[in-house]
Amino acid sequence: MTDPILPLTSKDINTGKSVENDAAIVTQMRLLIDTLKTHNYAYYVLDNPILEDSEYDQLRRSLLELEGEYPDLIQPDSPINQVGDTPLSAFTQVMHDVPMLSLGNVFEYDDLRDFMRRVNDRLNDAQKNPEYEMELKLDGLAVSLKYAYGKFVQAVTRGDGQVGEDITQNAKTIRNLPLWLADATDIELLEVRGEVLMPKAGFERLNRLAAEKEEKTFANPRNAAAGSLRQLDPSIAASRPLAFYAYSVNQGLPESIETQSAALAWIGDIGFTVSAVRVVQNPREAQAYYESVIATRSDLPFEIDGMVIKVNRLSLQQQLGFLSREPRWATAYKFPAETVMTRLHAIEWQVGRTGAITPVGKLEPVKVGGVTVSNVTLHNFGEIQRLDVRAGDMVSVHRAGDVIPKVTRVWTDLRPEDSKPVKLPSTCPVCDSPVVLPEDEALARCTGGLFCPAQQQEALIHFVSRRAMDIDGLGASWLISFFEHGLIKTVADIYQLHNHQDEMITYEKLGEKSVKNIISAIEASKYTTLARFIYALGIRGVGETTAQNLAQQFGDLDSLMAADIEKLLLTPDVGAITAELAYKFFRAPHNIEVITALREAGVHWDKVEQVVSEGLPLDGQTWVITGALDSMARDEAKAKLQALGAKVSGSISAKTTALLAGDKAGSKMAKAEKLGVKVVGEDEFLALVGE
Ligand code: D41
Repeated sequence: MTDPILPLTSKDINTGKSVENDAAIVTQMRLLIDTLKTHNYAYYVLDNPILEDSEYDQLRRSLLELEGEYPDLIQPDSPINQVGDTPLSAFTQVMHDVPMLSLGNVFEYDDLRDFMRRVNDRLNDAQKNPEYEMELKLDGLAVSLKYAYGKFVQAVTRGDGQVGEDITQNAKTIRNLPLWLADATDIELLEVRGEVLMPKAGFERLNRLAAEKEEKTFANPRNAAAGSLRQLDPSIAASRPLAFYAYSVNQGLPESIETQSAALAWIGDIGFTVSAVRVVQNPREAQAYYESVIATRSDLPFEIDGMVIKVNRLSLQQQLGFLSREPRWATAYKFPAETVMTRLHAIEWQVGRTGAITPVGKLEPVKVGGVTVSNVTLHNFGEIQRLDVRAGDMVSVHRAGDVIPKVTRVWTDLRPEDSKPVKLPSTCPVCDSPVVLPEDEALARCTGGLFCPAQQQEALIHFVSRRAMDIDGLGASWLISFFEHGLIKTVADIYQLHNHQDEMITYEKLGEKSVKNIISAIEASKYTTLARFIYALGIRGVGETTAQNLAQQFGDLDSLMAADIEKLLLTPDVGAITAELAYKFFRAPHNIEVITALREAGVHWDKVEQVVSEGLPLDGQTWVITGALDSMARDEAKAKLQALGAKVSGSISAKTTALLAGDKAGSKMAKAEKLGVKVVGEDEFLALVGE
């Protein structure tokens, strides 16, 4: 978190700080300043920010730290001590009657308790441990509204807190903003403050429409709301789905109201929208509420970035006052950042069971979305090229909810000068076999096959897994250890482990009893099903369902092993690629050897009960499906045809009985016509299957 962005030349061990060091620090500062300035311009003037809030904070903190450490080197144009935005000149500037304060931040329970302790320190004994009120921290724009004798008269943005912009005309178009307060006609001046935001659904709709018209889309709902409020033409603002949520009454509050919670209840009653409010008595209750809101955050119709916690009693707020524009009686309790910057130290390549070579980014560990992340998948070589990510880069990592973390941005501007583009390894990092990246495929592959130890290991782990041979007594770590000690090389060797019980005991310090358990689990796994066995072989493209379909289609292993591609293609959900992979698999001498050894060791299964298609209406027919169907997915259509006894194939030949053609049927349609194969439309098909 406190890391500077680029590694600064470290101090000379003997002489201390050097001139070169100063230059490096100034370069560092300039880089940060320029990035922050570019962002400020994009954010305040163009309404099109280039940084996430948390990233901006991080960069700002880095600069702040550098300036703290090297005050002599502070750049005259540093944005650190400038507050406020550069307002667009087109709107009239208005001075706030009472400045609009900003809010301090806490990020953790300990900080929250410190905040409450500081409050307590300023209260007398009778006042200590006051009640607090908690609100959602809406991620919108703070705005002040004025009402004269109940009539809406003015809306002003927060601006720099002292002076904002008059956006009255735009505010009038906000649908839930009351233009007339029937219950406040006797109040000379009522000032209500709150946030203008764009609900998530409206934001998505707006962006979708903009994308369709090839117009600029907004990065997030907050920017969309800001951009909408800054429209000079109120009819544009009117077309935007904005909402106003009130959070305080600054002038005109009836004297009988003594707390923030009562104030919000009152403005809710007279016509404003107010978000959830909760009164808590102590930090534990505050924490519990905070955590419960985090858990339901994604269900809310708008985005929030934390909670705001306020001393509830207004007289105490008054007494506590504020310090440099921040109230002492309120703070924001922010949610963990969902996007953070960190350094990507290295890119490593991992080899999977099927030989797929996937890049993994090794990160300087950071907390994102509440958990520490040190690895991030980069998916494939194409993704690396798309992101243009290199070892040593600063990257933005995003993690929201339970979604796996991903790199969303690479800071090419902050890139070390000597960085080099990532190359796909030409040989496998594990076995040194050549790596290939087939055309039209995303994943590079090791060509070593089961010669590659990584693939052997993964194949072993897959083989014993629960949905395959289900040898639950033989955990992955023992399996790998036996593999590394040379006790097992292929999956067939698992069934010879009983000949190596002494070694198992010595290598893994296993007790005799554990070894007996492993051996009996292995023994028990010998009785399996054909579908499990096919799945356990780990043929690329053959998952559980395909394995079941193959077992059903062929009935026994020998027929499957003897099948040509044409025959394999008749299997439900086997396409051209899988058919070819399976065909090749069963022709590799090594695989035949392993399968033979497994059967000789006693692996067996019951005869497969093939569903007889004899007597079914479509028995003996072969169908092909093409194009998109309106009423169901193609898989469903396939299942329906199969249930009636038809075979469903992926390609048209003279033997095809009929082609079921949906929308946008392409080359298959032409081929069917050429071969004189009957073409069936969706309606006819539905009638046939009885729907
Ligand atoms: O929902 C919010 N974003 C929110 C912002 C809120 N619920 N309450 C807030 N309360 C205040 C004080 C305590 C100063 C009346 C705020 C803000 N301020 C605020 N919004 C933008 C800057 C400050």
